[in-house]
Amino acid sequence: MKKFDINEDPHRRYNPLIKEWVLVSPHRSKRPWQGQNEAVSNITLPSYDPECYLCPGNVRANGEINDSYENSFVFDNDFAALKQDEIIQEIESENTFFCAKSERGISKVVCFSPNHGLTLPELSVAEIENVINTWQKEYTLLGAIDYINHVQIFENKGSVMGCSNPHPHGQIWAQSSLPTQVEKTHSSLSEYFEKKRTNLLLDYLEEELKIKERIVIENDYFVALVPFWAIWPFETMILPKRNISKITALTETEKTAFATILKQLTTKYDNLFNTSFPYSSGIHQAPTDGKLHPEWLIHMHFYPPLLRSASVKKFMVGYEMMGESQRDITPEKSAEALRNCSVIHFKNK
Ligand code: H2U
Repeated sequence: MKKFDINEDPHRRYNPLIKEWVLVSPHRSKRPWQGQNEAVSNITLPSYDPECYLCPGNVRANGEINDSYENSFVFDNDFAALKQDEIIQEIESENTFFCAKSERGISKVVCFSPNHGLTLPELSVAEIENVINTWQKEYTLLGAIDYINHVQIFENKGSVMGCSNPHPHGQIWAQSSLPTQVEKTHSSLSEYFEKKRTNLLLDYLEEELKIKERIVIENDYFVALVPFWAIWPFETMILPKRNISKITALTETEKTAFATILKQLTTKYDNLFNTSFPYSSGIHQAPTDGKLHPEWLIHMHFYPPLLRSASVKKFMVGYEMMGESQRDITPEKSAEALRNCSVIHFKNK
């Protein structure tokens, strides 16, 4: 019988955050690395687009006019997925077959910059710090509303991710329930804390920092790594090195360090295939239920769909839909590829 080699043999890896497995098939990605062969796609957008509903001073779909903003700008989503109205629950919520619960919440759009032609990696560290200030402000404001227990900050970047507009922006959905992914993470973090009185993600990070092979980039306060259990080819996670449960707990120095690693990671992403790298990213952090959450560690997920080039995308289909997530390139190889990318944006070379 052959001895198991994690770099060669098909195997499954466990994600302790959401208690799911991923099938890894390293033997299928034997082909040489092709990322560097891409042609540079250097599309430059104007800094102002009169047709863009996110540009300063422009009219949105509902007729409202955007502020003539100079930094970031937040507005209530005109097509919000959630409503603030209090609704008396009349549908039976415990029915096995027809279980439904009303959900209350607020959806906002956050413009990262007045400049239509830039993306997150192209903003300066100071400009990204300003975006973080806005996230902090919204987490505080929304979290203070009595029925809001969770604030989800996220970004969809690129049309391949369903993003409707290249103007740099993200969204915030705040609601009364913990959404499914967060609920799963919350329960794992809580269970671990109950048992060990330590933080699952901080303990995990400590181990990763000893091994080093999945670390993409780090500074004094933050680490960006490809999780051991990543499902997307170039999935990453940003974690703080100390016990920070929510975005409002960052010191000024940590805010700068967070902005720096965000800029560097997203720049590396763009440099990987010389393209504006699409992804969905989101910050997972403590619920806003008024309780202390020592079990929580703020972390930011990046789920990019690209596989081998600017145009070859991974599809979560077939076996992934019917069985479980599967990947060929190992997280270790992905981390190495990202580590080897420059932190100077290809457009500036
Ligand atoms: P995406 O590009 O990531 O889909 O986000 C844009 C959001 O902006 C989207 O949720 C909202 C859409 O509902 N929007 C407005 O609120 N007002 C508009 O005038 C157009 C789009």
